[in-house]
Amino acid sequence: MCYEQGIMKLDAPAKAFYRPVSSSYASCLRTDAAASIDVELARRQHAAYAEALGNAGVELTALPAADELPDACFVEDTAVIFGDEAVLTIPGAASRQAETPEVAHALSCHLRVHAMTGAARLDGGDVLRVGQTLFVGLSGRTNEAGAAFLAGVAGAFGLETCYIPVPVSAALHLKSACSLIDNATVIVAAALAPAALFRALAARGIKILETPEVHGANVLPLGPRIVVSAAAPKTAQLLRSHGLQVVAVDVGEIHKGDGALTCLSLRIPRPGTYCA
Ligand code: CIR
Repeated sequence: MCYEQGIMKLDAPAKAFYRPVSSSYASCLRTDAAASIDVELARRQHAAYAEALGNAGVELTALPAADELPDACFVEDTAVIFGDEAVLTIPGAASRQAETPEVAHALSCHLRVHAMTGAARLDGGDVLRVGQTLFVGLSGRTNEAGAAFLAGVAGAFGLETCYIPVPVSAALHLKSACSLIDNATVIVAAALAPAALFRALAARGIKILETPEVHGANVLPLGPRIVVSAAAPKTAQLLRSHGLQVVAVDVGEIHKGDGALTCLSLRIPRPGTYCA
């Protein structure tokens, strides 16, 4: 395995799965019901996102479209991947639970799939990995049984799990408020992040980079590059000064559906590394 100071090294993923924007995407779950969504524009933005991953050397696989499932493009919520293991979730929103069978089918060709059962609920957007720790948001979508199921599988794989309460009033998911930018640094939108997150990161010596932009909280590192929403220019500047090569992608129609960058793909790490 490839370790750096005892921590598994972050790298760009080897592969990523994504799912086309459904024709029903304008009916997706969202906090701002009044925001009108342009599905064709969302599709073009989604294609630009996929191109950014492809340009970074990630091998992409499109899952079959699911036009009857408006939120299907937010594929990150359906599984959590580490090493050769994948936890197939039961998403917290009932209307999204039919998204998982197709994902299970695709992942099972590459990974050992552990399917969540019973009352467990978890969205992948609530899971932030930093080194050997999984921070799991207990949000409106993820319950303690879901977090405990993940912790059980991840614990057998040698990962520590730390629960972070995420009040529904603060953010949809933990990673709506923060995301990884390098092996030891998390970018956080202070306006969205619960105090418990700051405490948990600080307790583990993980550095915090604060951004004033809510759309800057969710970024996607791909090796030396990092994908940033075009709606977060100050964040892009912060990340450039951090030494990263910024790739700005316009995901405005995805933001209207309460999504961002990590949520649009499910990523498989290169052997001996982990990915955001
Ligand atoms: C939902 O409410 O479930 C979708 N409209 C947005 C999910 C975004 N997922 C994510 O950030 N991981």
